[in-house]
Amino acid sequence: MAGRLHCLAACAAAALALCAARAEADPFAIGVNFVGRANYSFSTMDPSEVAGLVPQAFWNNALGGVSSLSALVDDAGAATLVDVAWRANVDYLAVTNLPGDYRLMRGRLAPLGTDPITVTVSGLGAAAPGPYDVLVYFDADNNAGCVTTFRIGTDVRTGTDLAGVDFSGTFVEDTGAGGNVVRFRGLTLDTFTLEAWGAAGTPVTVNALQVYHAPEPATLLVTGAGAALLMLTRRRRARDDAPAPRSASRRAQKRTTLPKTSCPL
Ligand SMILES: [Ca+2]
Ligand SMILES: [Ca+2]
Repeated sequence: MAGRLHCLAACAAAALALCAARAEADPFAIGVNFVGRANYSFSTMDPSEVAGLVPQAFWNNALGGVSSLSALVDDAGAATLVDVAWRANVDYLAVTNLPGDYRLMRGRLAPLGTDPITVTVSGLGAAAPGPYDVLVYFDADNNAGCVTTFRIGTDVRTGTDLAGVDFSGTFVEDTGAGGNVVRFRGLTLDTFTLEAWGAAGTPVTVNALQVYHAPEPATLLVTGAGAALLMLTRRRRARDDAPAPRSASRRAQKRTTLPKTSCPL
C-alpha cells in the first residue's frame, strides 16, 4: 500500500513539475521602439540590444510618424502574427548615446496637431500565452513637469515627466510620484489601441511600448505544490529506505535466533 502511495505521489509530483516547467517557459514579450526619423542618429536599435523595464532583446524599430509594421518579432526573435500601427508626429530626446536603454528612449512619438498619439497593436490573441501587461515608456525634454494621460479602452493611467528630469539610466514606473513608464495590467484583448494626450503645448510622448506576459500566480502555486509533493515523496522514501534502528535490529535478530523450542506451541 505504501509503495502504491509513493508511486501515485511521485507521478503527481512529476506531472505538476512538468506543468510548471511548461508554464515557466511562457514569459513572452514584444517590444516596439519608436525611432522617429531615419536621420535621428542612434535611435534605431540592433536586435542584440537589451533594454526595457522588463529587459528584452529584439525590439522592433518603428520608423516614422504615421506607419505600421507587420509580423513583429518577439523577445526571442521569432516572427509572430502581431501587427502595430501608429499615428503621431515624431521627435527626439537628447540623452546620452549608449546602446540599450538610452537608445530605446531617444527616438519618440509626439502629438500630431491637437490629436492624441495613437498606437494600435493587433493579433495578440494568437501570440500571447495569457493575460499580458502593456508598458508605455515616456520621456521628453521638459523644463516644466509634463502630465500625460494614457488610455486603453476604459483603463486610464497618468504619467508625469517631472520637471527637468530626463532619462539617466533607470526606468521608474509611475505610480503617482512621476516616472518614465506606465503599466496597464492583465489585458486579454486581441487588439488594443493606446491613446496619449495632454494639455496644449506640453511635450506628450511615447518613446516605446512593450507587451509582456508573466507566469500567472496560479503557475507559482502549481510550482510550489509540485515542489512540496516531491519533497514529501523523497522524505517518505528516505525514511522507508533507512536502516532500522540498532535496537530494533537487535530485537529482530533475537526473535529470529530464538530456539524454536522457546516458542509457545
Ligand atoms: Ca524610442
Ligand atoms: Ca523628461
